[in-house]
Amino acid sequence: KSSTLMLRSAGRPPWYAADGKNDPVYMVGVAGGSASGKTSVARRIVQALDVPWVVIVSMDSFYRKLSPEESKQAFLNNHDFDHPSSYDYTEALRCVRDLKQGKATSIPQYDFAKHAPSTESQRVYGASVVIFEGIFALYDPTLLSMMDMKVFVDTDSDICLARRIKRDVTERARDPIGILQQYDRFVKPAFDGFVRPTMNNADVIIPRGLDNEVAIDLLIKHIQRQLDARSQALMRPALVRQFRSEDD
Ligand code: UZR
Ligand code: MG
Repeated sequence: KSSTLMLRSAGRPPWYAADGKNDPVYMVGVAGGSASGKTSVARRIVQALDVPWVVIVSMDSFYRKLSPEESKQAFLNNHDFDHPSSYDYTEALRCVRDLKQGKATSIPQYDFAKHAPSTESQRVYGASVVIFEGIFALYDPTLLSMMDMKVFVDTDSDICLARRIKRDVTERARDPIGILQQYDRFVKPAFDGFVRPTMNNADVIIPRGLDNEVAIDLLIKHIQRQLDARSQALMRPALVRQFRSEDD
């Protein structure tokens, strides 16, 4: 009896979900501090994988909608977007679950300049690989249980901050003083209190983010190998059936 349990928890082949059902969709979680390079790592994986339909689901899509008062505070850099409670995990789960079941889904889009979800959402018609990235990508237990590989991008905080200033000024319509204010009050404390501890949930930790070419290369090779093994495993039952009917 105990050996069965062992098999289910540790030795389960990657193409079977925990419930024993066939689950051909491969899911990678990518977490790390703000501006650590999560999105870039995710994009690099997409470029490198030799499979169609790799989809990046960003946690940016799942910021909760703010009340008018909260929104006012957000424009004054007084809103805490870095607390785990600023995300809607139920909504994230809905999207990820659809994709894991091989279904199409609609992913909300977020407008950073307005601190609000944009009116458009993105329609995704199914995926063979899902990359779920965000500061709290490795936080919610249900989402964690759906992941085949969990990655934490560990970049020095001074590099993150420098990158964040550059990015938020050019891409998110922010001013440097406001960014620094937000960093002191929210980003840094949340990283130490909530984000860094999720490193314990990771299978792999990548120091230096996208600059770490060896680690990224290993990551991609591992995913590709898993996918190749999975597609072979999916073909096998058909072959067995064919041989059986020839025997009969
Ligand atoms: P990444 N964020 C905003 O600044 N405004 C919003 O409307 C929503 C999010 C910031 C958020 C967090 N916070 O640090 C960052 N602050 O987006 C996460 N302060 O995005 O993982 O791409 O750095
Ligand atoms: Mg990002």
